[in-house]
Amino acid sequence: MNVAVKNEKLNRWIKETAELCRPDDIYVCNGSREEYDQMIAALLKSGIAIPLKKRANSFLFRTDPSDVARVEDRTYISTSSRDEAGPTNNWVAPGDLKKTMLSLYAGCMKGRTLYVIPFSMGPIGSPISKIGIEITDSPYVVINMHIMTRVSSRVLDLLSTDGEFIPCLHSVGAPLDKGQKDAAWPCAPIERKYISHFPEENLIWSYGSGYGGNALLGKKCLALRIASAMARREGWMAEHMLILRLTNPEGKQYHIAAAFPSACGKTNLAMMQPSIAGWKCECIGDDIAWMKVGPDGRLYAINPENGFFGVAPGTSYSTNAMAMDTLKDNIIFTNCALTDDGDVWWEGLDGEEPAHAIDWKGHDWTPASTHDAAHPNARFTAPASQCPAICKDWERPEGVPIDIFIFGGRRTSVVPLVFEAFNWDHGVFLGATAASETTAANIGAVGNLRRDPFAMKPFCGYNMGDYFQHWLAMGDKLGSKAPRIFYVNWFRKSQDGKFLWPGFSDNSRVLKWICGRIEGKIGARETPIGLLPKEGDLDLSGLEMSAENMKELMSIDIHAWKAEIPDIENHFSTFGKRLPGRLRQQLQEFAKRLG
Ligand code: TSX
Ligand code: MN
Repeated sequence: MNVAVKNEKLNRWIKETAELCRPDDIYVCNGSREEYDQMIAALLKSGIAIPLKKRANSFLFRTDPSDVARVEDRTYISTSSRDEAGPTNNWVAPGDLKKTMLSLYAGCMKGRTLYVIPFSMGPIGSPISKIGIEITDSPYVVINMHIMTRVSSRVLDLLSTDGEFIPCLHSVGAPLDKGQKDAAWPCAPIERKYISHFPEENLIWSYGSGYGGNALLGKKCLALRIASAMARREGWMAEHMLILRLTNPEGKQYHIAAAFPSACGKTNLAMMQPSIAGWKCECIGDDIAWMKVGPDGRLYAINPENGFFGVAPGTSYSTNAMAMDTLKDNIIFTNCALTDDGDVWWEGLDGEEPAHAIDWKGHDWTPASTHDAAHPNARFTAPASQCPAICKDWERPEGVPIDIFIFGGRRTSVVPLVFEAFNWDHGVFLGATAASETTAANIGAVGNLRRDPFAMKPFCGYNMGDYFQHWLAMGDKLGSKAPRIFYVNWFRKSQDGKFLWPGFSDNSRVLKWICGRIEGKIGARETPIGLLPKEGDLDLSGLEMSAENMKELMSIDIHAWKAEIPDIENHFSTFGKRLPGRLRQQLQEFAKRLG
């Protein structure tokens, strides 16, 4: 071990883990640039990292073809009772799961180094931040954690001798015998992968995968699954939300937190640049919001992350110019294609396809190939500080006051562009029933409607019925200072199959209407589903859009909405007794309004 660790609990945990996992060496990370450079140098030497001539200090990694995404089937919320984990989570009793995993962890780091990564989720020392320690045998995890979290020896100083931290144990699950050559991307087969959470003791155990959300444990595991359970116990919120600051031409600021299921362009919205004159949009976070009630009774949000772990395919100057400008240097790319001139490439990038590339599996690719050059879930790991649209206050320890919540989904029909909830409970109903149509980019048949309440279905660390109740309780606590709640759908199509709304920068027009509602300056049309913009209230100046299309985009088909009711009933019934009565009542009132 390279340094002495003062924190007693941490010292004991490192020792116990080393005795269990049997690494050849132990290294405690300090988060420095030198450390990053040394790890990269070693990864280059072994041929695992591919340097990119076109981007300074940037590298491409290729995973094993079996290890390319989060493994929801292998993700567990291990609480003492199954009911505590609820119907949306896989469950195994803690004793059984630990027994299984302990036998997997035994000797699993042979031939490897055990890295100890001290990290802070949120600015180091912020009252909203939490400290985690990840133990991993993957150098790829170490360098990604350097970007995605605040890795620093200051975290160890802050822990002192008796400070609390969240232990996050990770192994790729591929021990090496003496003299055995390492795999390019070591990992375990699917049936030996486990992404386990023990929310009752704030503990994370991950085994068998080196990829993203399975292995960078600060993000989905800590900042969402464990944090959501802590937040309920402690009276705050850990949400799968982007955070942005919108400034109007008069200089007034609005802070928005928004939840969308995958494939809705959340990162694009987080970095969106308005098309309407005088409005400004700045990014505070693209994935996770931690929110606490402040001294003034309002809800304050921080982004617990330090970087973006974004989906590369589809990212371009036309969909997200700010992301593109973030990616110029100091980036880790995973499962992108490699061009002959030493750059990365992916489907949906601006300009022409390369005539030849090396695909994400390391094979030759040309435009004539029948498969994609980049994996659809290929990623970039980028420092948030490099984003030209990052808000100057994105690291404010006390957070930013949230004015507006937005929920949304991808719906080709039925759901209009934007509407406002009548009140908090109705807004919680909208979040709890949020649904999205599946695309080629996510699992299952294309075009299926999937309920993904609050975009938290894969990330809620406890019973989702109790989570709904926690949302209701937060509304009670916030009272008149609660953010207003809106629902948006950028994806409605016309009869002839064309998107009705231009989306992207023009979404600023929708956000402007929302701000007008907050100001009390703009009225609304009351409908059974909620409050819609009145004709002429949405700023469409400079947009070429027919009145006919606008009408279709905002139309409400009562019969189509009525047809949703059985599906919502079915969805609600999965929560049994844990479904709050106030949501059952919202459904009844909704059905009554529809007539
Ligand atoms: O991210 C998207 N947003 C939010 C942007 C701030 N996407 C991409 C989704 C895939 C991840 C969108 N796609 C959006 C959107 O608002 N809207 C659409 C649908 C759409 C696609 C293309 C066009 C218009 C709408 N127009 C042309 O291609 C010219
Ligand atoms: Mn996410």
